Amino acid sequence: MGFSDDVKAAAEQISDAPEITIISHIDADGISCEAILSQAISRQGIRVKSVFVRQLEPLTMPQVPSDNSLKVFADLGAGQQNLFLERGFSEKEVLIVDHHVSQECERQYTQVNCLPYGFERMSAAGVSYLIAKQMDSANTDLAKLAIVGNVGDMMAREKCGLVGPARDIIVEDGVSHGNVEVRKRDLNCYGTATRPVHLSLTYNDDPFVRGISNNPEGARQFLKKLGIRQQTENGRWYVWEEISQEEKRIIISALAEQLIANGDTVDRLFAETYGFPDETPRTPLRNAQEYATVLNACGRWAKPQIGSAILRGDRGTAYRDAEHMLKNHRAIIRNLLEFIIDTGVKELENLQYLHVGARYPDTIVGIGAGMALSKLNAKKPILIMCEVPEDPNLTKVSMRTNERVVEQGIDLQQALNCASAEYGGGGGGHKIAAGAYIPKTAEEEFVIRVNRILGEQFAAAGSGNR
Ligand SMILES: [Mn+2]
Repeated sequence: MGFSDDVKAAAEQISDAPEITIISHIDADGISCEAILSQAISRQGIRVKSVFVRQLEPLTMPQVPSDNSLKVFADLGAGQQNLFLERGFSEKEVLIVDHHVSQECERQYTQVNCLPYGFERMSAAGVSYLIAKQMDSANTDLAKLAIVGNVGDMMAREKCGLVGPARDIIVEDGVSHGNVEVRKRDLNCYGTATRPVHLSLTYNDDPFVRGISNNPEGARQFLKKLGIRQQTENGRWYVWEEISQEEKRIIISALAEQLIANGDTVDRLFAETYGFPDETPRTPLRNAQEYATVLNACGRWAKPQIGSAILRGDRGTAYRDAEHMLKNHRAIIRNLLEFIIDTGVKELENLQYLHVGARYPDTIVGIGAGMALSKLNAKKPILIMCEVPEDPNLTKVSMRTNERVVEQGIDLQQALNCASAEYGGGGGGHKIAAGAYIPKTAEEEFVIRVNRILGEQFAAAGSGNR
């Protein structure tokens, strides 16, 4: 059995079901999974309803209904199969569509998971899309949604573009369908549809360009010297996606020169990016990265259904609600970032850490940690702890690092999983970004334990002396 056999089996299991419940995660990838699967399913005339959960755990399991429907778990489930067993679900009642590490379970639930087949850079939205396409080849309009999910789950980050089946099948399908545009060797930069060009350059720190990253005035002067028009006659700022190819080329080569002059490499200056020509210009729905931020904002503020409605094409009420959430989301993250920088982190040998208490919702602390990293010591992973509103005995831990540190052997998912298990907690995620829940009483010891595991990872990779 190969991966495509698993995809076929899943499509058949869905097509045979009288009715279906999709249980999905509240992040951009999970919301994309839900929108892809529920559309593919309802197009087949099968009744489908959806449940979103922040994570799948004993506390959220009661949200999964006990009825005759097939339960399709998307972007979660692989690591929580024992919960299905405890609940008494049979093999026939469950289908898992996931890309996370699988948990051993004595009952063999059907699972479509790209990870065991070595496709590490495809998210659950990618797997969902392959199932949807298997169900009906007319579902290629949904490739666009899968690209948003993949990019939202950082699948394009490490290689500066999607790779493997996410690239060869999904992106190609989107291009053929006509609602996806590939921009090869574009600037590796966030906010190309909505931010003034100089601010896009300023907020970008991968690669970090001295004098431009984190320096709005420097970036503006840089563009001025290059003779780039920055504002319209009415004073509106141009965004990256609307300036000419020639202007883009001039800016990119000047940035390359600057990096080389500083002795830095230019390899991360370029990225393949994915634009959506069917969306309104200068809105965050125009490219995969910003679209994913809209979905994440919906999820983090407990309105994943709004993100799902947008993915289905709602550009009215749902989109307006999402715009408000996005604004609020950004303001709070900015505030969190300032808090982290102003308060400062404590440094251990292999990590830096901070406890933000109950000041910020636990759903955004990881994002803030990632953003703070570039302003702190980027060579050490950052660990942020916060309180969990639903449970005063628990602490949520979020860790972030960057590609360079991952290349040196660091695997945050492994570190948090291993350390949290020792304290009866649980963790998950990726090498570059991971999270865990631990007992509040274990906080201090836990940080020391993670520090030691990271030290072992650096040493095992032979990069002890950084
Ligand atoms: Mn995912």
